Amino acid sequence: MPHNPSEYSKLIKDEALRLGFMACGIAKADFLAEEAPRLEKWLKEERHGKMAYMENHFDKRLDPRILVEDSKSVISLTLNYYPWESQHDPEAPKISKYAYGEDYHLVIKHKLGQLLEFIREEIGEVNGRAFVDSAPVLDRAWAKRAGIGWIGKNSNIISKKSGSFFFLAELIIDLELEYDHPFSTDHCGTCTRCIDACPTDAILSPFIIDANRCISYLTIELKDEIPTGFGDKMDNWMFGCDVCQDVCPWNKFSVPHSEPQFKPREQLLQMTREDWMDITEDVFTTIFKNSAVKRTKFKGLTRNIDFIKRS
Ligand code: B12
Ligand code: SF4
Ligand code: SF4
Repeated sequence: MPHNPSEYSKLIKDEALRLGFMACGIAKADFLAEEAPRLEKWLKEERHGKMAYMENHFDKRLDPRILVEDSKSVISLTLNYYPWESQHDPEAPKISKYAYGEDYHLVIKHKLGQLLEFIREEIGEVNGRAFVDSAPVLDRAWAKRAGIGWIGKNSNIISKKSGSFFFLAELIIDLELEYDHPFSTDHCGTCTRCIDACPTDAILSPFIIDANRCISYLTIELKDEIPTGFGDKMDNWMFGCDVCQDVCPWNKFSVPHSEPQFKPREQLLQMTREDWMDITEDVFTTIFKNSAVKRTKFKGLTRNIDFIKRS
């Protein structure tokens, strides 16, 4: 039986890795003082576009102790999604790597539930909540505090060992643990590849993304028509965009994931450009069953495909 915060932390981290998470770091639940003015400025300048949910719960987003009563610790976890395979037809409209397999929300939620259950069985009565994009939590700020990696100029968390093709998630619990050192160094140096390569100039300056210009926002979050000004800039993306990560030198260290549920459906990989142009709702429903792509619905995906076709 573990008896102290250091032993608890080790036990939790070992179990997280056993469950398939790629990394696990732990930070003290506290107010995100450095991030507060940055988030406020980003919202004031309307960089979030029409993602109204980003305006809600400002205080909770900056302080997990308001979000989860009596919380003491934020356990930050990463799950690798870097795929083995890619779409076969180089001319096919592209889907971001993160959306090849089953919806990550479902996959991660299940693993977080198992980890919380394990903590309760091994340590005792612990209250807490699991988060994966489901509530106002600044995932990247916590990953940095928990020592997972640094925030790159493309605003993603990058790990020296494994690049940035991984999801972030948290367990916020009311148990005191031993905390990791925040990641305090920056390994982007003088590199600006992501800023230079972004097809829509969405990286306004290091770390600042204007969602209104980001292909990921335009193809997934935006419900209206895509502004015509982006006609020749979509770089053939129909769902998400990986450009600022594909060009990042740290992603040479990405290794393919071993999560069976992220394995892409063969039919998705085999679809040619022509197949996508003629996609029916039945095909959409079959290949994207339990997929994150369902977020756009058939209407959204065909809007994106039509937009690419026209440009
Ligand atoms: C809203 C959102 C988006 C929006 C806005 C993007 C953005 N950069 O905010 C859109 C739709 C565009 C988007 C796109 C993508 N997203 Co997104 N998104 C989110 C979400 C839900 C919230 C992010 C947020 O709070 N943004 C608000 C801004 C202000 O916060 P921030 O970017 O963390 O900003 C910090 C920096 O700007 C920093 N900062 C500002 N100035 C300075 C100066 C210095 C010196 C430093 C160090 C930092 C710094 O401080 C800010 C506050 O902490 C998170 C999940 C979550 N709950 O956190 C996922 C999340 C960030 N997204 C993720 C992913 C995978 C993507 C895409 C790669 C998906 C794709 N392939 O299409 C793209 C990448 C685009 C990009 N380059 O960011 C992952 C990132 C994983 C990782 N390794 O980092 C997350 C964490 C989801 C998850 N749970 O895994 N996303
Ligand atoms: S995801 Fe694509 S459009 Fe968005 S910032 Fe990165 S490169 Fe630019
Ligand atoms: S491409 Fe270069 S600047 Fe951009 S995140 Fe990667 S290392 Fe940093």
